Amino acid sequence: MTATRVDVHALAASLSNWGRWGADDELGTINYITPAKLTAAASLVRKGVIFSLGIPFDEMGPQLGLGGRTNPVHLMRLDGGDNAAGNVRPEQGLLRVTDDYIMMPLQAATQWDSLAHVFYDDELYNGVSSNTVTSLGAQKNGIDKQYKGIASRGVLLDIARLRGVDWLERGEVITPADLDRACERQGVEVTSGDVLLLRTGWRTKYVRDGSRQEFMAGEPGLGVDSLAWLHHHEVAALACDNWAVEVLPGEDPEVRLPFHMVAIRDLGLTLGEMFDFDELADDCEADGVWDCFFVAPPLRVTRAVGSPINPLALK
Ligand code: UVW
Repeated sequence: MTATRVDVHALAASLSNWGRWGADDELGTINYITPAKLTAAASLVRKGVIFSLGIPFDEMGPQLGLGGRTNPVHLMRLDGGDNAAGNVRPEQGLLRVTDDYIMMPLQAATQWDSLAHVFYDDELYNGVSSNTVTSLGAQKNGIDKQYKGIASRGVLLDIARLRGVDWLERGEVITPADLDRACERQGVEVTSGDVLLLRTGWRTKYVRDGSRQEFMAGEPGLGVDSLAWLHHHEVAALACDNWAVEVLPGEDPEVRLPFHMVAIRDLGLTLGEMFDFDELADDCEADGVWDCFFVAPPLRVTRAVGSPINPLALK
């Protein structure tokens, strides 16, 4: 990849959705999902099959501990042995119970990034001061504000299949022309309010080689030119099978995560990461149907800036 200069402020000026849905809006592009859109999306369940697009939440996850991000730790509070050892309250009678905990960064595995997750120049989406994110969490733009979603028509674009490979390589940029070509190959259109599901094959590679180091050392992904494409197509949310949506190393070595900055802060676009599209993609290739009813509500964690999810594609 040849390095190009990325001007975040210029991109923001041409793509900003600030004020589009009102001065107090905290949902961003999720607003594209109208009642009519949702009704039409529900009618895409035709053969009665459900695909989970989430990866397992366990100690085998891809995190290396970088920046404090670890894999989930699941602990039993009450197990069969405790019951056998007599850890049973008298009023339980015959009843025996198991209980557990999970400890994890909310960004450890399949997740949504809220509109409070990334910012620059001291402002979040819609001009909200970054001071509103305190040790108590995000007063504005948190993932809890999306608790009634995210559900819409999902469209899978399989860029790995488009390129005829199992996966794209680290640093390989996905361009607007790729998105158009994938639509053309698959005979599908991306329309206002869709959730775009983008398969690079990076998860496939991780499942195949099992190397966290390889997975986290960079990734194929979207370049900043695709921001205008997403804006023009009025995409409601974007989910990828890599860990940061955008290409890494990035297009401009001087600017870290420019796609994140403009997508989240300026477009108000909720980003999903570490999805697994492999089973869905095989099914879509087999039946030629690349859209689905997509349902992925975040956990309603008050003031959180992200949420683990188990997204579902219903066909
Ligand atoms: C950052 O950590 C900035 O982004 P993400 O959680 O989306 O990978």
